[in-house]
Amino acid sequence: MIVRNIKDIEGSDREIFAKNNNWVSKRFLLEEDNMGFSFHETIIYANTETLIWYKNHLEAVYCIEGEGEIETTDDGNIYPIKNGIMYALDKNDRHYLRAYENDLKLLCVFNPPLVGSEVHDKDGSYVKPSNKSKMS
Ligand code: 9YT
Repeated sequence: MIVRNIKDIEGSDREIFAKNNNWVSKRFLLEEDNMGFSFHETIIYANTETLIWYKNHLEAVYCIEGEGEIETTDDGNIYPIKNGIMYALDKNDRHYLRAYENDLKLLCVFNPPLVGSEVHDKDGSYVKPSNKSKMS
């Protein structure tokens, strides 16, 4: 059984801040926990726009606080995000994530799991996982 308190994640090496200061990710479950996915609480800071393109991962996101939107860059579609909305990047969809005037609080699951310290590279992706945790 794994039980973790967010207070113990905060200030540890499982709390990761974006290089551009747009978000903070508190990583409850990582590859080393052997669950086959990673599970994070992410705060997207108010009035920010982040370009994201997870070429090497699938991500599902559930919003529990705040309001914002996703814009998929292929077609310019806009998807409003607020409490109760889940979105899944099932096509490795490249998108902008925008938070409006309040922080967005999101619960995020990644397959394959993140290793721990990943921050977005210049095109908004995380590095390719090792063979051990390849997407099935
Ligand atoms: C929704 C999203 O992908 N935000 C960026 C951070 C990511 N969720 C993470 O690493 O926790």
